[in-house]
Amino acid sequence: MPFTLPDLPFAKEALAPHMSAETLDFHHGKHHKAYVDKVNSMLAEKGLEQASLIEVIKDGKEKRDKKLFNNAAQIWNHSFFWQCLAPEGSTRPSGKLRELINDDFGGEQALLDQLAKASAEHFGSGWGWLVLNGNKLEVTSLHDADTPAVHGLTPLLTIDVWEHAYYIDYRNERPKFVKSVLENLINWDFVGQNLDGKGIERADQSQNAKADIIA
Ligand code: MN3
Repeated sequence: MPFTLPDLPFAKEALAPHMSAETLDFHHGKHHKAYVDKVNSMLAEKGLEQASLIEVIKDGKEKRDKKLFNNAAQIWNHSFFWQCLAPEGSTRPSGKLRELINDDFGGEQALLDQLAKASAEHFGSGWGWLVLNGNKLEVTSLHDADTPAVHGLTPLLTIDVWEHAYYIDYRNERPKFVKSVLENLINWDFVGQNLDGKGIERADQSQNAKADIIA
C-alpha cells in the first residue's frame, strides 16, 4: 500500500511571515513529497507493501538499511512537524502540559530557551525535540533523519533544522528561524495531546493509506 503525502493542517499562507507559502511549497510539496516517493519506490523490493510507516522505519533500522530508514523516518518526522505548527497565537500550553513544563523547566520561557538553544546549536542537519522520557519532559536534538519513534521516547514537539526548512525565509540565520517558529507557530494543543503516548501513531496514520481503511 503506497504512502501518501499528507495535506498540511493549515492554509499554506497561514504561517507567514514566520514561515512563507514559498517555503511550504518547497518543504512540503517537494522535500516531504520526495521522501514519500522514494519510500514508495522501495516497498515492493523490500517486501513491505503491507507495512505501516513505523514498521518500515523499524525494518530499515533493524536491517541497517540506511536509505530505507532515512527516507521513511523523514516522512514520519515531517508529518509530525506539520502537526506541531499552527497560525500565530492560536494556542498556548495548558492543563497537564503546562504543569509538566512548570515542574520540569520552571516555566514556558525556560523551555522555549532550551529548545531554541538545542535546535539552533545542533551541528549539521537534524531535528530539535521535546520528548517525554518516562514521566519527565526532556529537550534533545537528533541527527539527520533520526527519530524518537525508535528510541523509546514519546515525541511531543519537533522543529526541523535542516537548511531546507529556513533558507528561503531566513537564509543562513537558523537561530532566528528557530526563535520565530517556537515563539509564534507552535500548536500547543497538539503537543499536549501527545502526552497520551499516541503521537507516533498520530503522525503515521495521517499518511498511511492502510490506517484510513481501518478507520
Ligand atoms: Mn525538512
